[in-house]
Amino acid sequence: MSFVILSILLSGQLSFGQQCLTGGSLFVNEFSGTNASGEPEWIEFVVVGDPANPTAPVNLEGWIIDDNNNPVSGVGTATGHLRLGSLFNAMIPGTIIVIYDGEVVPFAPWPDDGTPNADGVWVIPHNQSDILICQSNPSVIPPNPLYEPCTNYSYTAWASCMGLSNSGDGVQVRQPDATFYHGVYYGLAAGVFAPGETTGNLMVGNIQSSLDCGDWFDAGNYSDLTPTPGEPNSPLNEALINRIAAGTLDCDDIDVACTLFTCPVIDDIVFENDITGICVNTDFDITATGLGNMAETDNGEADFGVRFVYFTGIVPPADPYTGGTDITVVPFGALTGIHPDQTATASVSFPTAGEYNICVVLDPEFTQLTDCEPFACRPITVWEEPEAELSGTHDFCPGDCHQISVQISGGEAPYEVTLRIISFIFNIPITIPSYDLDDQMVICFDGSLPIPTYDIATNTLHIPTIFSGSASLIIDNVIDNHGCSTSVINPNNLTLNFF
Ligand SMILES: [Ca+2]
Ligand SMILES: [Ca+2]
Ligand SMILES: [Ca+2]
Ligand SMILES: [Ca+2]
Repeated sequence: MSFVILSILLSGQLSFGQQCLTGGSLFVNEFSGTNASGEPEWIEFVVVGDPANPTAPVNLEGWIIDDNNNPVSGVGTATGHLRLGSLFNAMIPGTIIVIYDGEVVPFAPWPDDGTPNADGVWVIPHNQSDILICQSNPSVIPPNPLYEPCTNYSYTAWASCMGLSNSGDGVQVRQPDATFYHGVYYGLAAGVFAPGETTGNLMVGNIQSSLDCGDWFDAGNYSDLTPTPGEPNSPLNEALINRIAAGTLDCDDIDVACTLFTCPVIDDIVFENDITGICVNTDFDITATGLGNMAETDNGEADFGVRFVYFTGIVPPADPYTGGTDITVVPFGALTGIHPDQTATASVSFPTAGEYNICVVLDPEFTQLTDCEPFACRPITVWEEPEAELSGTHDFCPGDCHQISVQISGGEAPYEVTLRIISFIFNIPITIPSYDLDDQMVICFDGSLPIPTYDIATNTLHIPTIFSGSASLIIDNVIDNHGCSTSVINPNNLTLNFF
């Protein structure tokens, strides 16, 4: 097996998937070997996750950082190297690490030291206590390509173990067992890390070189951008790092990651007529507004629609992308308006009274930026509807009066009640705007007109005495103080017999 791997390495080709190692890895993102006034020599790395679990922390304890180790004079070789300690045993993928010459006190605007610092970046002098330093090894004797790391570590100046020659040198990263992982060269055309280790011979040319974007095993992706220790090297480099952090990097086709992404915008969610409450089982429109960058041509990822989702309770959810109950999805093609002010409208009703929050989120979710989860939420109160019933029989002789009893429950008083009295000769609605449940309508068989009349002052329905036979009193509707109507009235028939 090892022979096969060695053969591949010697052939100068990359094995498929080598870019991202099982267990995670660390590549050289940028470096400066210039000793510019006020700035130390430094190397910037980016942590890459395990392809099988790309956002899990990576154990980099024992990884080796080195300059050129080719035992040939005139190629910048400084024996010795650095080895990362236990401080690095759980590094989040996408983390930027800068290791610099600890003998040089940098001038501003050098980023603050930290593990990590306030910006979340690890900026560490090489003489930090948890970095092991040595000067004695490696010893690499041509044509033996084996890299033999130190066995004894003690404090050594950067220049003695890591010094980056202005005429040409290299920076490299090796796994704990000293297997070469990644490195780049500059200056000396004949530079190699060690005879036979052709895989890592990436001649980037410039003593200050930065990966813009793409496969870090392709020297063509490095150029002499303005150095940015502790920060992404360019917008595209940031896009690459964001994908690494999000766990969405395709390690077999890293170059496709070099697209700038823009997070879509969701400005607000509004309800029809700006309502703050609605009756149960009543449809109302909900509209997501101020939608921007929803098209793939604007965000670089996909055409996005929105998903409406609701949560119980009056307190808005901290993360409406998690939990909740789906209402509906409005796909990209159903958005209206023009970027950056598109809208999406849906209709919703709730079968159960209570307090809810309705939220709008992206559909599908944005995967390329870790912090791209725009949303808007708005609370709504759902009111219960009143329930009513009417039943029984009343017999009337001329002059008789009976008080009826409409049973109303639920909803909120006052109620507007619409009754209807029906017989074979009349069919008359009676609307009572503020129905008094304690002093309900009276029906008297004492009217003189040819049809029944309702007297609002006495809350009395007068039936003309010329009438004879049966009539029905039914409830047409009950509307409560919120405007919620009865949906079911059962039983709903008071029989009135006139003799
Ligand atoms: Ca130098
Ligand atoms: Ca060197
Ligand atoms: Ca060295
Ligand atoms: Ca940088």
